[in-house]
Amino acid sequence: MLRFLTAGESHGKCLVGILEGLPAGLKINKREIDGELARRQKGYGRSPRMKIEKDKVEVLAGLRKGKTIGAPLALLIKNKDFKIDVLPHVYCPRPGHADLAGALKYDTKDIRDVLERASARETAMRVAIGAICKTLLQEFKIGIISHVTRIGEVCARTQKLSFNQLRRKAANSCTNCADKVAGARMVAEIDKAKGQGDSLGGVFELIAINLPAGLGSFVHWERRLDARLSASLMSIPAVKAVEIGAGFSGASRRGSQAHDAIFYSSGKGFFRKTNFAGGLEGGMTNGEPLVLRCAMKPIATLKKPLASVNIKSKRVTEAAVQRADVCAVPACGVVGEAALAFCLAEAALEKFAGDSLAETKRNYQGYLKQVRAF
Ligand code: EPS
Repeated sequence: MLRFLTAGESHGKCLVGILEGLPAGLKINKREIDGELARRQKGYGRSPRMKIEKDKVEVLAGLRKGKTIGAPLALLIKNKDFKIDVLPHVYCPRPGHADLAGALKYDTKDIRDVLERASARETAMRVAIGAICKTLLQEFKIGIISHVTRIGEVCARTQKLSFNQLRRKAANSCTNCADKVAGARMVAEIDKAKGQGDSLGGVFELIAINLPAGLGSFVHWERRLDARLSASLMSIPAVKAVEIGAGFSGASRRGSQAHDAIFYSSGKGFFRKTNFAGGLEGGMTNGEPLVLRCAMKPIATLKKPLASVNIKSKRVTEAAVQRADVCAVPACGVVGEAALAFCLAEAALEKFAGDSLAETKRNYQGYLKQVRAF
């Protein structure tokens, strides 16, 4: 069973992660993890905090000579902006954040106790864990990308682009958008929102390729991969909706226009010419690319704050103003990749198991042989 835990507050000493369940013999490259952490820090519209931090991972346990040994991995990311004990109390909850419900739940009159852990800073550790899961998936040639398809009212046109074109074009864009024209308009939109003391949300798409059919299962609700993926993606702060394949637009189509007819050739095996299902049928991968989209709401902290109520005096006031991003959709996409990587690594290890990478690969090859001979 692959599982992880994280600990750490936004302005605490560090973020800590434990990842358990990887097979022995997987080569872990710290530079690749740091590369993913740097991607999460980028993106037009991010907060000045990203200029303070230079997130780097330290692998404290679970490796020998750069390879996993089957033991839990212990990870550390230090916070440069470590000042949690001297930061001021916060009394005016921000609409859209964990502030009010968290203060009521944990019976605290200082919202800082809530916001420090609720902050999206924690996603840095999820990205480190996701980077390690990506390394495992690469052993099976499974690739994952994210790209931004909307920021505020600005939408990208990327329907005709291949996986590699999307990857390349998005990597060259400061909004992680594969449509150059839309990307420039997104930058202008972020500048405009910033000037108005406002924030922006948007949509990013996740794609995974080279997945074998049969990851996940239909036999129980919690083994359905679509359910697990949605839960994992919805756990990312500010994600309010997840769509798989045609998603909401599929609801308005006739069945004959909404499903992917099945074809067969001796070279390719079973295949589809369309992918309305987004690569998932019956809670399992069907061998087609996995396609998901996530909607991120605008950042809750506003320079021009909404109305709120002081939780001590109960007087009407304005919500607290913290340092914050204007838009973090590109970064959220990188976190989405990590969430997807974890779920796919978990599902792949459930299917192929193995205590060593060689054993997992043998099991995987045996399954591919079975599918090819079917
Ligand atoms: C974040 C660090 C935080 C925020 C942001 C995410 O740093 P600070 O609060 O010091 O500016 O920039 O947090 C939120 C979006 C949020 O809603 O809490 C990070 O490392 O991603």
